[in-house]
Amino acid sequence: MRITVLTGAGISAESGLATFRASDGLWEQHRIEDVATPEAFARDPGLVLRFYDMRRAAAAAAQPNAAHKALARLAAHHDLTLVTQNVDDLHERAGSPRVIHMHGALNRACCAACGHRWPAPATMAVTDFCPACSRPTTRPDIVWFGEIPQHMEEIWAALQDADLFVAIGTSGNVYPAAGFAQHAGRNGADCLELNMDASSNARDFDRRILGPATRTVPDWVD
Ligand code: BV8
Repeated sequence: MRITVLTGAGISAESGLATFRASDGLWEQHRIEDVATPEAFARDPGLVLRFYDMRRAAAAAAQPNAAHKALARLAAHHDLTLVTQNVDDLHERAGSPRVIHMHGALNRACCAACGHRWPAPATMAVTDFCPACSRPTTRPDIVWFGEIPQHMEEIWAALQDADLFVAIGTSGNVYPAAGFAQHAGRNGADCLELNMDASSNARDFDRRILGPATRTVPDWVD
């Protein structure tokens, strides 16, 4: 059976990483949608870099939880494609062999000019130079609102092929991820949602198991 899993901020909540909804979408009195955009980075790069430095430090201090570890076990016995909206590396640190980060990763920097990617330092500065082209055009390797998500061809193919699509800890508010269940369902997949409460796209799912991911994901996997 081919399984495609999509995770959101909720799977990392019990590792201590704030979700977007629980943090009431604010950071330093800015709406997250106003910080996580190319316009915000152009307007005030220092503010945006501080936002990601803080998130990078929080992710580094966090530990994978039972839900991340259960998905790593699932990969050992099933044809699994794991897609995450999250930018932390808790899936990798839990042992998942292949994680598709559609919204980028906190631990990577990239060059807006030449596209080069490299491991991000703990804190990034506006004056950082690209190690490949030496231009001062570095930025976090994060997909901001209004930007095109990464690995979309591979993701659409995995949704097309899935026999089972499982969304874990995502509110279903951000596209294109919020449309994945509908896409998989239209291609014959059974769609299951594991969440604390029903998501905004609840109508796209055949089944739902509510509860904390550290209980529902191991129960489902094992
Ligand atoms: C795109 C990286 C085209 C940053 C993120 C106007 C202008 C431009 C674009 C748009 C526009 N209007 C709409 C759009 C599209 C836009 C969008 O959807 N906007 C929303 C606000 C309406 N999308 C985009 O711009 C995307 N790009 O559309 O390009 C395109 C499309 C298709 C193909 C090609 C091109 C890019 C969006 C990416 C933005 N970047 N992340 C960062 O992380 O800082 S999005 C960010 O927010 C997260 O990555 C995540 O995706 C999203 C938050 O969602 P969730 O993960 O679901 O988190 P949330 O807090 O909302 O929910 C948590 C859930 O967990 C809840 O259900 C809760 O109940 C549950 N939970 C809590 N605790 C637990 C739990 N569950 C289990 N156990 C627990 N313990």
